[in-house]
Amino acid sequence: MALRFEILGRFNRARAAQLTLPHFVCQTPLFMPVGTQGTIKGLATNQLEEIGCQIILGNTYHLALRPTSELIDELGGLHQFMNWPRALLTDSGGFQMVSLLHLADITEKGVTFQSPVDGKPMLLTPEESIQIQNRIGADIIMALDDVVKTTITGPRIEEAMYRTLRWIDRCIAAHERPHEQNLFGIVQGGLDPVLRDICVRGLVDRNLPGAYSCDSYAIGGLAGGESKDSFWRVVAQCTAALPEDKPRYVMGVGYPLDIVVCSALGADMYDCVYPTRTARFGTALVPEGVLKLKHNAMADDTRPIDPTCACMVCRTYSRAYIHCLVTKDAMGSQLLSYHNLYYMMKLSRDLHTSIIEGRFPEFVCNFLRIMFPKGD
Ligand code: PRF
Ligand code: ZN
Repeated sequence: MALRFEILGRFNRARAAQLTLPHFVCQTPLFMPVGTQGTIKGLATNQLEEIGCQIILGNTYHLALRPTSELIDELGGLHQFMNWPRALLTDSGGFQMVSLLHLADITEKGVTFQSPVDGKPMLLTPEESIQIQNRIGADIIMALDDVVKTTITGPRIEEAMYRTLRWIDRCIAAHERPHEQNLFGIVQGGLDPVLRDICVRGLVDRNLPGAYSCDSYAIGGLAGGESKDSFWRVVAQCTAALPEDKPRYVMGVGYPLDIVVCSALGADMYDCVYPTRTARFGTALVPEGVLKLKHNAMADDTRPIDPTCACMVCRTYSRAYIHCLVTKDAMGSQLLSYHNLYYMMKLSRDLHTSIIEGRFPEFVCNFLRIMFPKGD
């Protein structure tokens, strides 16, 4: 175990906590931006610190291909390689392969895929995923899971859930750095409450006194096109059943609204490409929802992106200037990524302090009133 989780305040099911990891002391609820090749596209690590990012994500799959985990290990681990002093989390790689490579195939051994480098068939086993993540050296590493889309039905959902449980045992056995890195197990089971329940209990039951198990838990398999209602239901069920004293991470989420709702349901950690990806398409996150900087109406708008935002971009540049850059120069998407991540960090901080100060319901009401002024 290489983490400490202290709950500082609660409001009904929502929690504000301090999560102490080997490289950083984090405040939750917490949003984690997603990097791929050891970078958050367009932002330097000193800017990520300035924005207030506490943990960033790296992808095992991308890093294993280039520069390779052996080289990262040789160069002192990913923290040193990318010069990021705060916390890092790596995902196990299976989900990325299945979502990026349509040729990926899952068997009991692991995930087989065609190498994008030379086209040869390759296999990522639970043991190899952990070995690679041990070399990369992130504060939190994820178990290899069998992920299926929530929108499919039938026996494949059940097979994937039981396989995820069998693979966690292989991941636990393969983990060589339990004192420096935390292994998170992942709850699967689609939208089926019975399967989700079996999976949560399977993971929690592995936490026997004296036996080494996973250090905390993530809720996987969501944010894949299911309705908000089904998504929130699964989160509510899993958070209610997971241990109180461990952080709960909802993977691949998300939109500001989802983070507010999931935090109200007792979730603590989130990651998503959305804020930086949407920035590259010219969209800014603002309290009202989104602002499309490509829109012609921005061409002579001298206001900042968000007049209530205190970020470097909003203090320095006009909508008109960013409109002009956005299709012509990489600086346009860099400035928007900066603002969007600042927005997500401020949202995380606001959730944290409103829970501690006992005004979480007022914060949520105000957030919803600004985002949905017509009540729809
Ligand atoms: N599993 C893993 N990574 C993920 C997810 C998952 O279920 C999701 C949610 N679909 C995002 N990232 N390993
Ligand atoms: Zn801003």
